[in-house]
Amino acid sequence: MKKQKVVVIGLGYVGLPLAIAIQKSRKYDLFGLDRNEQNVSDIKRKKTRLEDIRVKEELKKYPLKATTDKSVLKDTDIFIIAVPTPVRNDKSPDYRPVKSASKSVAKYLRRGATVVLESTVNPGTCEEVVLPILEEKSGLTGGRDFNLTHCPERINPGDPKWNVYNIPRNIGSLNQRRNKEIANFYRSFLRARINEVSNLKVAESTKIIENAFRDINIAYVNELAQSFDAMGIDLVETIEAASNKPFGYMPHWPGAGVGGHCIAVDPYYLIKRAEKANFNHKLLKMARKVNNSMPEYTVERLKQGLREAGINKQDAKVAVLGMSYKPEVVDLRESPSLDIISILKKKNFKVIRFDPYLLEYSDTKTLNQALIKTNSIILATAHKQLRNLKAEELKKHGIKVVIDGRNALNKQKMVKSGIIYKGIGR
Ligand code: SAJ
Repeated sequence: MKKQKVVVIGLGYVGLPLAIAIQKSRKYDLFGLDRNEQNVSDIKRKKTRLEDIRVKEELKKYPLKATTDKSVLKDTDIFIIAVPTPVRNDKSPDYRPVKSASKSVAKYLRRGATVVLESTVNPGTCEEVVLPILEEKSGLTGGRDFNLTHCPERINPGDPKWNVYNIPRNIGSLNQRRNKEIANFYRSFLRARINEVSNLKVAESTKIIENAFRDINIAYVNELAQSFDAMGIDLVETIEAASNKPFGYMPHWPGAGVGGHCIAVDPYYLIKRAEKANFNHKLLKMARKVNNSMPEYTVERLKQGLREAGINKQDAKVAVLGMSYKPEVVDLRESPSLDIISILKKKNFKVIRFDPYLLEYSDTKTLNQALIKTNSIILATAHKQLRNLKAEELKKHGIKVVIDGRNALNKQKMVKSGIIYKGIGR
């Protein structure tokens, strides 16, 4: 029996693990397509810039046929589009990568084929953006001649537990009668539950509401952090205690801000899409406003700390530790650290940046070099190396003020050592 040909378009943190999982099953003739020459040549040498250990190991064991040549799309049975959906400056979704991938697919689309979109899109995008491109360029009719499916990706970068194999998936199709067929395709190489939903819009909406849920809940604790700081109550300890409620509560944590190209972005998609239906998402907008205000709040905490330490602005030398949007990840997209740095510079603070994963964006080669040059620090990303900072080490370097933007350091020891310590909500 000839194996079905599958092409994964976009070999990033979503497409690469997926391609490897399909390859590992040995059930399909799998190819990877990416427009980035460097990425493809790395993959051909069984290497990847992704920090994911499992992906690094499996790429060696299950090498992929990867290329930048779009003619690889010829005679394909299942096309899987896993390209980014960045946000524009006006906060509307930028679907150019999805449109360009759809155009490439359309050129090679044949009767009976299935096109799966994994990229995060707002409700209606498959039918309003992707389908017209596929039909126009191929002359085929979606639903009848080919199926269009949405199976939103849920990869959580840097997560040691949840991965492409065990994260449950939702899947919906234009041709609902063929949804089980493509769901069974996913079941053939993943262990997780594949849940068939009734149409494309429901599938698109699941991912958007998951991430908006997270943004709202983070905004909730970020607002609490500001009131609890004013009241002098430790919010982090309060949340930890509330978390032992076995039902009806789910902890989220205050911090210096919400970054990444998912949580910080997806709610804007829904806001924009609902506006077309004349609905104004006030709560979603307020949550975005609160979360976007946290870098400013973090700088306010620094100014309070410097005042208490008797250090005036021109004598302050501030190390911003951590540039990536979250720990153990190499990704600056929408990172609150960037906002903190630009706010500090606008206020004429002397700033030293350091991130062990992003030395090209750092002002020193090592953490020690950064600490020697400063008298105050803002911990903006709780990378392992940074959250292990010890009070005595900071004291030795003459650090007088510590702003713990991720509540990741040992507050008691910092305070005991005489350092002016301020967290976010503690
Ligand atoms: N953050 C907080 N407080 C929290 C949780 C997160 O301030 O309680 C901040 C983080 O520091 C980070 C940002 O929010 O800057 C986003 O954090 P994240 O853990 O959601 O990171 P993402 O965007 O890489 O991962 C999310 C997935 N996260 C989880 O489900 C835990 C999930 O929403 C999606 O699978 C994925 O993005 C995606 O691709 O949408």
